[in-house]
Amino acid sequence: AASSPCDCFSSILSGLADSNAPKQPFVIGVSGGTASGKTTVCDMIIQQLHDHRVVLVNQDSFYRGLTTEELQCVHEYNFDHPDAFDTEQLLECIEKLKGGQSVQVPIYDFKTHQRRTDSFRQVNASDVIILEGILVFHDLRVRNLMNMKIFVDTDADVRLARRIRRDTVERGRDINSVLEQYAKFVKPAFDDFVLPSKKYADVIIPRGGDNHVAIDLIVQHIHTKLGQHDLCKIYPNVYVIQSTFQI
Ligand code: UZR
Ligand code: MG
Repeated sequence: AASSPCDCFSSILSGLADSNAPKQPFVIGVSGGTASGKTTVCDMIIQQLHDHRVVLVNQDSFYRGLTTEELQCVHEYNFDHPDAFDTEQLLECIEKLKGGQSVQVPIYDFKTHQRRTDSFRQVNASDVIILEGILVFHDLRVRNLMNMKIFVDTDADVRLARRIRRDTVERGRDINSVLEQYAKFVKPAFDDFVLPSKKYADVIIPRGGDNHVAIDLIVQHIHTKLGQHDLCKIYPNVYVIQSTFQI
């Protein structure tokens, strides 16, 4: 039983916090075309949610490693098709995280198109799980695990320019192969699979990471969902009274 007024207020406070806290982690899906700014948007959300435990899971981690035959004609391989990902494994991973368990996420190497066989990334249970990737809205079962779906909507010319820079600088490609792959696979798959999945989004962010207003609004919403705002706004006096007792 509460023995002092201070204990009493603490128990009221923690009771309020418990009733507002989500029963499960809050799962956010972030989709959009290649080089649309998905990772930047996720990083900005994570930065602003510094007072919560947040983990980022990238769909890229679940690319299937290519077989020896597939590697021999890698220019024929469609990395933008839903079948390029091990969606069953991705689903299992998000289900476990949502259930409060930690998971081991594979590590994919874009230069060799292979998964590391010797190591994984350990991802622990968290308040917020962000799942990012071009096709995270494609599978109904994965979509159903999400509490909030964000689509990052950036013009195709901006995305292509960024993609060229990223693939040549960071992923060791030459410009001709990047352009060829873009025309043959990236653009058609965007039209066939990525753009149609935009209809599932709750929020569409124009201009990606440049859109600070949209990101602020999203972060405010997440704070509300995580219960913080309700506590601070509705019962400010409880804090004041409690600190008076502590002095
Ligand atoms: P983001 N991709 C590669 O270029 N190499 C691989 O080994 C695996 C994937 C590309 C993929 C897709 N397509 O457009 C992009 N191609 O990674 C998705 N071609 O990554 O969401 O960061 O743009
Ligand atoms: Mg990215």
